[in-house]
Amino acid sequence: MAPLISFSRRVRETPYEARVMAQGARAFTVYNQMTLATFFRSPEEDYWHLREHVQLWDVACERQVEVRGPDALRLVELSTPRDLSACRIGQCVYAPLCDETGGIVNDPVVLRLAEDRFWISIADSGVLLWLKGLAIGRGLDVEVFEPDVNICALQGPGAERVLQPLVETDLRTLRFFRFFETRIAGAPVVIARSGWSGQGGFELYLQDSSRGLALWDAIWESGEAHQIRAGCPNLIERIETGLLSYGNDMTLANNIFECGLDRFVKLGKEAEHLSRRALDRIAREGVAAKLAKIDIEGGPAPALRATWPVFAAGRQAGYVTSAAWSPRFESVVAFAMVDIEHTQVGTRLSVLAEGESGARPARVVAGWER
Ligand code: THG
Repeated sequence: MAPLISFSRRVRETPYEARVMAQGARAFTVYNQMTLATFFRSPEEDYWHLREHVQLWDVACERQVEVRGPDALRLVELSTPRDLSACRIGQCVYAPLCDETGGIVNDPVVLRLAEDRFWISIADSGVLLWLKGLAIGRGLDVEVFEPDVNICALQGPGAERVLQPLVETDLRTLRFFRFFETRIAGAPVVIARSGWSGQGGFELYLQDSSRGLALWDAIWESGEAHQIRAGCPNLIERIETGLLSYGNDMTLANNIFECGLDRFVKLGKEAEHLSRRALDRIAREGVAAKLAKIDIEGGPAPALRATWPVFAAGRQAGYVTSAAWSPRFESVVAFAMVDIEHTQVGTRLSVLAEGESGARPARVVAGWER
Protein backbone atom coordinates (compact mmCIF):
# COMPACT_ATOMS: atom_id res chain seq x y z
CA MET A 1 0.00 0.00 0.00
CA ALA A 2 1.19 3.52 -0.75
CA PRO A 3 2.29 5.62 2.22
CA LEU A 4 -0.16 8.22 3.53
CA ILE A 5 0.11 11.95 3.08
CA SER A 6 0.44 13.81 6.38
CA PHE A 7 -1.96 16.70 6.61
CA SER A 8 -1.04 19.84 8.49
CA ARG A 9 -1.85 23.51 8.32
CA ARG A 10 0.84 23.95 5.68
CA VAL A 11 -1.18 21.71 3.36
CA ARG A 12 -4.08 24.10 3.23
CA GLU A 13 -7.60 22.83 3.87
CA THR A 14 -10.36 23.53 1.36
CA PRO A 15 -13.86 24.68 2.35
CA TYR A 16 -15.29 21.45 0.88
CA GLU A 17 -12.78 19.06 2.42
CA ALA A 18 -15.03 17.63 5.13
CA ARG A 19 -17.43 16.39 2.43
CA VAL A 20 -14.61 15.02 0.27
CA MET A 21 -13.39 12.99 3.25
CA ALA A 22 -16.92 11.87 4.15
CA GLN A 23 -17.45 10.70 0.55
CA GLY A 24 -14.43 8.45 0.89
CA ALA A 25 -11.62 9.97 -1.14
CA ARG A 26 -8.97 7.24 -1.21
CA ALA A 27 -5.91 9.16 -2.40
CA PHE A 28 -4.74 12.75 -2.39
CA THR A 29 -2.08 14.87 -3.93
CA VAL A 30 -0.98 18.36 -2.96
CA TYR A 31 -1.54 21.17 -5.48
CA ASN A 32 -0.77 24.83 -4.82
CA GLN A 33 -0.18 23.83 -1.17
CA MET A 34 -3.74 22.54 -0.93
CA THR A 35 -5.37 19.09 -0.93
CA LEU A 36 -6.65 17.53 -4.14
CA ALA A 37 -8.22 14.07 -4.25
CA THR A 38 -6.97 11.79 -7.04
CA PHE A 39 -9.59 9.04 -6.85
CA PHE A 40 -12.57 7.86 -4.83
CA ARG A 41 -13.48 4.24 -5.77
CA SER A 42 -10.75 3.54 -8.31
CA PRO A 43 -9.47 5.60 -11.24
CA GLU A 44 -11.36 3.26 -13.61
CA GLU A 45 -14.67 3.29 -11.70
CA ASP A 46 -14.50 7.07 -11.31
CA TYR A 47 -13.80 7.36 -15.04
CA TRP A 48 -16.90 5.45 -16.13
CA HIS A 49 -19.09 7.34 -13.69
CA LEU A 50 -17.77 10.71 -14.90
CA ARG A 51 -18.53 9.75 -18.53
CA GLU A 52 -22.01 8.47 -17.75
CA HIS A 53 -23.38 10.60 -14.92
CA VAL A 54 -22.23 13.66 -12.96
CA GLN A 55 -19.60 14.39 -10.34
CA LEU A 56 -18.94 17.18 -7.87
CA TRP A 57 -15.24 18.01 -7.64
CA ASP A 58 -13.39 19.96 -4.95
CA VAL A 59 -10.89 21.88 -7.08
CA ALA A 60 -10.28 24.71 -4.63
CA CYS A 61 -6.58 24.02 -5.22
CA GLU A 62 -6.96 25.81 -8.56
CA ARG A 63 -6.21 29.01 -6.66
CA GLN A 64 -7.11 32.45 -7.91
CA VAL A 65 -4.63 35.27 -8.26
CA GLU A 66 -6.58 38.51 -8.43
CA VAL A 67 -5.09 41.38 -10.42
CA ARG A 68 -6.87 44.70 -10.05
CA GLY A 69 -6.16 48.34 -10.68
CA PRO A 70 -5.41 50.71 -13.56
CA ASP A 71 -2.54 48.54 -14.87
CA ALA A 72 -4.32 45.19 -14.45
CA LEU A 73 -4.66 44.47 -18.17
CA ARG A 74 -1.07 45.57 -18.77
CA LEU A 75 0.26 43.13 -16.18
CA VAL A 76 -1.81 40.20 -17.41
CA GLU A 77 -0.83 40.92 -21.04
CA LEU A 78 2.83 41.15 -19.97
CA SER A 79 2.68 37.61 -18.58
CA THR A 80 1.21 35.76 -21.58
CA PRO A 81 1.78 35.49 -25.34
CA ARG A 82 -1.99 35.10 -25.81
CA ASP A 83 -3.73 38.26 -27.01
CA LEU A 84 -6.18 39.38 -24.32
CA SER A 85 -7.18 42.68 -25.92
CA ALA A 86 -10.49 41.19 -27.08
CA CYS A 87 -11.26 39.42 -23.77
CA ARG A 88 -14.60 40.77 -22.59
CA ILE A 89 -16.06 40.99 -19.11
CA GLY A 90 -17.79 37.66 -18.44
CA GLN A 91 -15.29 35.72 -20.52
CA CYS A 92 -12.66 33.10 -19.61
CA VAL A 93 -9.53 32.58 -21.69
CA TYR A 94 -6.98 29.76 -21.46
CA ALA A 95 -3.77 31.79 -21.45
CA PRO A 96 -0.45 30.03 -20.74
CA LEU A 97 2.05 32.31 -18.98
CA CYS A 98 5.60 32.40 -20.37
CA ASP A 99 8.88 33.76 -19.09
CA GLU A 100 11.53 35.61 -21.13
CA THR A 101 12.82 32.33 -22.63
CA GLY A 102 9.36 31.19 -23.73
CA GLY A 103 9.29 28.65 -20.87
CA ILE A 104 5.89 27.93 -19.39
CA VAL A 105 5.38 29.49 -15.95
CA ASN A 106 1.82 28.20 -15.58
CA ASP A 107 -1.21 27.49 -17.81
CA PRO A 108 -4.14 29.24 -16.15
CA VAL A 109 -7.64 30.16 -17.18
CA VAL A 110 -7.98 33.96 -17.01
CA LEU A 111 -11.38 35.47 -16.13
CA ARG A 112 -12.16 39.10 -16.82
CA LEU A 113 -14.45 40.33 -14.02
CA ALA A 114 -14.27 44.06 -14.85
CA GLU A 115 -12.28 46.39 -17.09
CA ASP A 116 -9.56 46.56 -14.46
CA ARG A 117 -10.07 43.26 -12.60
CA PHE A 118 -8.99 39.70 -13.45
CA TRP A 119 -8.81 36.32 -11.78
CA ILE A 120 -5.99 34.09 -12.89
CA SER A 121 -7.11 30.55 -12.13
CA ILE A 122 -3.79 28.84 -11.74
CA ALA A 123 -2.24 25.42 -12.18
CA ASP A 124 0.37 24.21 -9.70
CA SER A 125 3.13 26.85 -9.62
CA GLY A 126 3.87 30.15 -7.88
CA VAL A 127 2.05 32.72 -9.97
CA LEU A 128 1.23 35.04 -7.08
CA LEU A 129 4.88 35.76 -6.36
CA TRP A 130 5.83 35.85 -10.04
CA LEU A 131 3.21 38.52 -10.82
CA LYS A 132 3.92 40.52 -7.68
CA GLY A 133 7.57 40.57 -8.68
CA LEU A 134 6.74 41.68 -12.21
CA ALA A 135 4.39 44.40 -10.96
CA ILE A 136 6.90 45.74 -8.45
CA GLY A 137 9.78 45.54 -10.92
CA ARG A 138 7.85 47.48 -13.54
CA GLY A 139 6.32 49.94 -11.08
CA LEU A 140 2.77 49.04 -12.18
CA ASP A 141 -0.26 50.53 -10.47
CA VAL A 142 -1.94 47.24 -9.60
CA GLU A 143 -2.81 45.02 -6.65
CA VAL A 144 -1.94 41.31 -6.85
CA PHE A 145 -3.36 39.04 -4.16
CA GLU A 146 -5.11 35.74 -3.43
CA PRO A 147 -8.84 36.40 -2.91
CA ASP A 148 -11.18 34.20 -0.84
CA VAL A 149 -12.30 32.15 -3.85
CA ASN A 150 -12.65 28.37 -3.98
CA ILE A 151 -13.80 26.42 -7.01
CA CYS A 152 -15.99 23.37 -7.03
CA ALA A 153 -16.76 21.82 -10.40
CA LEU A 154 -19.77 19.92 -11.62
CA GLN A 155 -18.64 17.68 -14.49
CA GLY A 156 -20.29 15.03 -16.60
CA PRO A 157 -23.30 14.69 -18.92
CA GLY A 158 -25.74 15.29 -16.04
CA ALA A 159 -24.19 18.60 -14.94
CA GLU A 160 -26.74 20.92 -16.50
CA ARG A 161 -29.70 18.95 -15.11
CA VAL A 162 -28.23 19.18 -11.61
CA LEU A 163 -27.32 22.88 -11.71
CA GLN A 164 -30.38 24.30 -13.53
CA PRO A 165 -32.83 24.02 -10.59
CA LEU A 166 -30.38 26.01 -8.43
CA VAL A 167 -30.07 29.10 -10.66
CA GLU A 168 -32.43 31.44 -12.48
CA THR A 169 -30.29 31.94 -15.57
CA ASP A 170 -31.22 29.58 -18.42
CA LEU A 171 -28.03 27.55 -18.59
CA ARG A 172 -28.63 26.69 -22.24
CA THR A 173 -27.73 30.32 -23.00
CA LEU A 174 -24.36 30.07 -21.20
CA ARG A 175 -21.64 29.48 -23.80
CA PHE A 176 -18.38 27.59 -23.25
CA PHE A 177 -15.87 29.71 -21.30
CA ARG A 178 -18.44 32.38 -20.34
CA PHE A 179 -19.54 33.13 -16.79
CA PHE A 180 -22.22 34.91 -14.75
CA GLU A 181 -22.61 35.78 -11.05
CA THR A 182 -25.36 34.53 -8.78
CA ARG A 183 -26.04 33.03 -5.33
CA ILE A 184 -26.72 29.41 -4.40
CA ALA A 185 -27.85 28.62 -0.85
CA GLY A 186 -26.80 32.14 0.09
CA ALA A 187 -23.31 31.62 -1.30
CA PRO A 188 -22.03 34.18 -3.82
CA VAL A 189 -20.69 32.33 -6.85
CA VAL A 190 -19.30 32.98 -10.30
CA ILE A 191 -20.44 30.15 -12.57
CA ALA A 192 -18.58 29.33 -15.78
CA ARG A 193 -19.20 26.65 -18.38
CA SER A 194 -15.75 25.11 -18.19
CA GLY A 195 -13.79 22.41 -16.39
CA TRP A 196 -10.89 20.02 -16.61
CA SER A 197 -12.70 17.19 -18.41
CA GLY A 198 -14.09 16.61 -21.85
CA GLN A 199 -17.49 15.60 -20.46
CA GLY A 200 -18.94 19.12 -20.17
CA GLY A 201 -20.02 20.97 -17.08
CA PHE A 202 -19.53 24.00 -14.90
CA GLU A 203 -17.09 25.53 -12.47
CA LEU A 204 -18.46 27.42 -9.48
CA TYR A 205 -16.12 30.01 -8.01
CA LEU A 206 -17.33 30.38 -4.41
CA GLN A 207 -16.54 33.84 -3.04
CA ASP A 208 -17.15 33.15 0.67
CA SER A 209 -15.34 30.11 2.06
CA SER A 210 -17.57 30.01 5.16
CA ARG A 211 -20.40 28.88 2.85
CA GLY A 212 -18.52 26.01 1.21
CA LEU A 213 -20.45 23.20 2.85
CA ALA A 214 -23.80 24.93 2.24
CA LEU A 215 -22.95 25.22 -1.45
CA TRP A 216 -21.75 21.61 -1.63
CA ASP A 217 -24.88 20.33 0.12
CA ALA A 218 -27.26 22.28 -2.13
CA ILE A 219 -25.63 20.86 -5.25
CA TRP A 220 -25.52 17.40 -3.72
CA GLU A 221 -29.23 17.46 -2.93
CA SER A 222 -30.08 18.50 -6.47
CA GLY A 223 -27.78 15.78 -7.80
CA GLU A 224 -29.15 12.87 -5.82
CA ALA A 225 -31.79 12.12 -8.47
CA HIS A 226 -29.00 12.05 -11.07
CA GLN A 227 -26.60 9.63 -9.35
CA ILE A 228 -24.19 12.36 -8.37
CA ARG A 229 -20.92 11.27 -6.74
CA ALA A 230 -17.94 13.11 -5.39
CA GLY A 231 -15.13 13.02 -7.93
CA CYS A 232 -11.94 14.70 -8.97
CA PRO A 233 -9.94 15.38 -12.12
CA ASN A 234 -9.47 11.91 -13.60
CA LEU A 235 -6.09 10.93 -15.03
CA ILE A 236 -7.50 8.58 -17.68
CA GLU A 237 -10.18 10.98 -18.86
CA ARG A 238 -7.95 14.02 -19.04
CA ILE A 239 -5.30 12.25 -21.11
CA GLU A 240 -7.94 10.95 -23.53
CA THR A 241 -9.36 14.48 -23.75
CA GLY A 242 -5.89 15.91 -24.42
CA LEU A 243 -5.67 18.18 -21.36
CA LEU A 244 -2.09 18.87 -20.31
CA SER A 245 -1.05 18.97 -16.66
CA TYR A 246 1.45 21.59 -15.56
CA GLY A 247 4.42 20.03 -13.76
CA ASN A 248 3.77 16.74 -15.57
CA ASP A 249 3.46 17.38 -19.31
CA MET A 250 5.07 20.83 -19.27
CA THR A 251 7.40 22.71 -16.96
CA LEU A 252 9.40 25.93 -17.00
CA ALA A 253 11.99 24.00 -19.02
CA ASN A 254 9.54 23.49 -21.92
CA ASN A 255 8.53 26.24 -24.28
CA ILE A 256 4.94 26.67 -25.33
CA PHE A 257 5.51 25.43 -28.92
CA GLU A 258 7.08 22.17 -27.74
CA CYS A 259 3.91 21.56 -25.76
CA GLY A 260 1.74 22.01 -28.83
CA LEU A 261 0.02 25.09 -27.41
CA ASP A 262 0.71 27.12 -30.56
CA ARG A 263 -2.91 28.13 -30.89
CA PHE A 264 -2.68 30.12 -27.66
CA VAL A 265 0.23 32.23 -28.91
CA LYS A 266 -0.40 35.35 -30.97
CA LEU A 267 2.86 36.18 -32.67
CA GLY A 268 2.97 39.94 -33.17
CA LYS A 269 0.37 40.64 -30.47
CA GLU A 270 0.16 44.35 -29.87
CA ALA A 271 0.60 44.52 -26.08
CA GLU A 272 4.05 44.17 -24.60
CA HIS A 273 4.79 40.69 -23.22
CA LEU A 274 7.83 39.04 -21.68
CA SER A 275 8.22 36.15 -24.11
CA ARG A 276 7.98 38.06 -27.42
CA ARG A 277 11.63 37.85 -28.51
CA ALA A 278 12.11 34.25 -27.42
CA LEU A 279 8.91 33.04 -29.06
CA ASP A 280 9.58 34.94 -32.30
CA ARG A 281 12.96 33.20 -32.47
CA ILE A 282 11.57 29.73 -31.64
CA ALA A 283 8.78 30.20 -34.20
CA ARG A 284 11.47 30.98 -36.84
CA GLU A 285 13.87 28.20 -35.87
CA GLY A 286 11.34 25.48 -35.00
CA VAL A 287 11.46 23.08 -32.07
CA ALA A 288 13.60 19.97 -31.59
CA ALA A 289 10.95 18.01 -29.69
CA LYS A 290 7.21 18.04 -29.36
CA LEU A 291 4.66 16.63 -26.96
CA ALA A 292 2.96 13.69 -28.70
CA LYS A 293 -0.02 11.52 -27.84
CA ILE A 294 1.03 7.90 -27.78
CA ASP A 295 -0.68 4.58 -27.30
CA ILE A 296 1.31 1.97 -25.39
CA GLU A 297 0.62 -1.77 -25.66
CA GLY A 298 1.08 -4.50 -23.10
CA GLY A 299 -1.74 -4.10 -20.60
CA PRO A 300 -2.07 -1.96 -17.48
CA ALA A 301 1.16 -0.15 -16.58
CA PRO A 302 2.46 1.01 -13.20
CA ALA A 303 1.76 4.59 -12.09
CA LEU A 304 4.24 7.04 -13.60
CA ARG A 305 6.42 8.67 -10.94
CA ALA A 306 9.37 10.03 -12.92
CA THR A 307 9.49 9.95 -16.72
CA TRP A 308 9.78 6.72 -18.76
CA PRO A 309 12.23 6.60 -21.69
CA VAL A 310 10.85 6.40 -25.22
CA PHE A 311 12.92 4.71 -27.94
CA ALA A 312 12.86 4.96 -31.74
CA ALA A 313 15.04 2.70 -33.88
CA GLY A 314 16.92 1.50 -30.80
CA ARG A 315 17.88 4.95 -29.45
CA GLN A 316 16.25 7.12 -26.83
CA ALA A 317 14.03 9.64 -28.60
CA GLY A 318 12.13 11.15 -25.68
CA TYR A 319 10.25 10.45 -22.48
CA VAL A 320 6.70 9.75 -21.32
CA THR A 321 5.26 12.53 -19.13
CA SER A 322 1.82 11.09 -18.18
CA ALA A 323 0.27 7.67 -18.68
CA ALA A 324 -2.86 5.78 -17.66
CA TRP A 325 -4.53 2.48 -18.49
CA SER A 326 -7.68 3.20 -20.47
CA PRO A 327 -10.40 0.63 -19.87
CA ARG A 328 -12.22 1.94 -22.97
CA PHE A 329 -9.34 1.61 -25.45
CA GLU A 330 -7.67 -1.25 -23.58
CA SER A 331 -4.27 0.36 -23.98
CA VAL A 332 -2.12 2.78 -22.03
CA VAL A 333 -2.89 6.32 -23.18
CA ALA A 334 0.02 8.70 -22.69
CA PHE A 335 1.76 11.95 -23.49
CA ALA A 336 5.45 11.89 -24.41
CA MET A 337 7.98 14.57 -25.29
CA VAL A 338 9.51 13.13 -28.45
CA ASP A 339 12.24 14.30 -30.86
CA ILE A 340 10.45 16.06 -33.68
CA GLU A 341 11.46 13.55 -36.38
CA HIS A 342 9.52 10.82 -34.55
CA THR A 343 6.26 12.67 -33.89
CA GLN A 344 4.31 11.83 -37.07
CA VAL A 345 1.04 10.02 -36.42
CA GLY A 346 1.61 6.30 -36.91
CA THR A 347 5.31 6.35 -35.97
CA ARG A 348 6.29 3.20 -34.08
CA LEU A 349 8.13 3.71 -30.80
CA SER A 350 8.82 1.69 -27.68
CA VAL A 351 8.57 2.59 -24.03
CA LEU A 352 10.33 1.25 -20.96
CA ALA A 353 7.90 1.65 -18.06
CA GLU A 354 9.29 1.94 -14.55
CA GLY A 355 10.16 -1.38 -12.95
CA GLU A 356 9.75 -3.37 -16.19
CA SER A 357 12.53 -5.37 -17.82
CA GLY A 358 11.50 -5.05 -21.47
CA ALA A 359 10.21 -2.18 -23.59
CA ARG A 360 6.58 -2.12 -24.71
CA PRO A 361 5.56 -1.31 -28.30
CA ALA A 362 3.98 2.14 -28.70
CA ARG A 363 2.63 4.29 -31.52
CA VAL A 364 2.04 8.00 -32.08
CA VAL A 365 -1.70 8.70 -32.40
CA ALA A 366 -3.73 11.77 -33.41
CA GLY A 367 -5.80 11.54 -30.25
CA TRP A 368 -8.48 9.43 -28.67
CA GLU A 369 -12.20 9.57 -29.34
CA ARG A 370 -14.04 11.57 -26.72
N1 THG B 1 -10.27 25.29 -14.40
C1 THG B 1 -9.92 26.40 -13.75
N2 THG B 1 -8.66 26.65 -13.39
C2 THG B 1 -7.70 25.75 -13.70
C3 THG B 1 -8.01 24.58 -14.40
C4 THG B 1 -9.35 24.35 -14.75
N3 THG B 1 -6.42 25.99 -13.34
C5 THG B 1 -5.46 24.95 -13.46
C6 THG B 1 -5.62 24.12 -14.70
N4 THG B 1 -7.02 23.67 -14.78
C7 THG B 1 -5.30 24.96 -15.91
N5 THG B 1 -5.19 24.18 -17.12
C8 THG B 1 -6.22 24.08 -18.03
C9 THG B 1 -5.97 23.40 -19.20
C10 THG B 1 -6.94 23.28 -20.17
C11 THG B 1 -8.19 23.85 -19.96
C12 THG B 1 -8.45 24.50 -18.80
C13 THG B 1 -7.46 24.64 -17.84
C14 THG B 1 -9.27 23.75 -20.98
N6 THG B 1 -8.91 23.57 -22.25
C15 THG B 1 -9.88 23.40 -23.32
C16 THG B 1 -9.27 22.48 -24.37
O1 THG B 1 -8.05 22.39 -24.42
O2 THG B 1 -10.05 21.89 -25.09
C17 THG B 1 -10.31 24.71 -23.93
C18 THG B 1 -9.21 25.64 -24.28
C19 THG B 1 -9.65 26.74 -25.20
O3 THG B 1 -9.94 26.42 -26.36
O4 THG B 1 -9.72 27.91 -24.79
O5 THG B 1 -10.44 23.84 -20.68
O6 THG B 1 -9.72 23.32 -15.34
N7 THG B 1 -10.85 27.29 -13.44
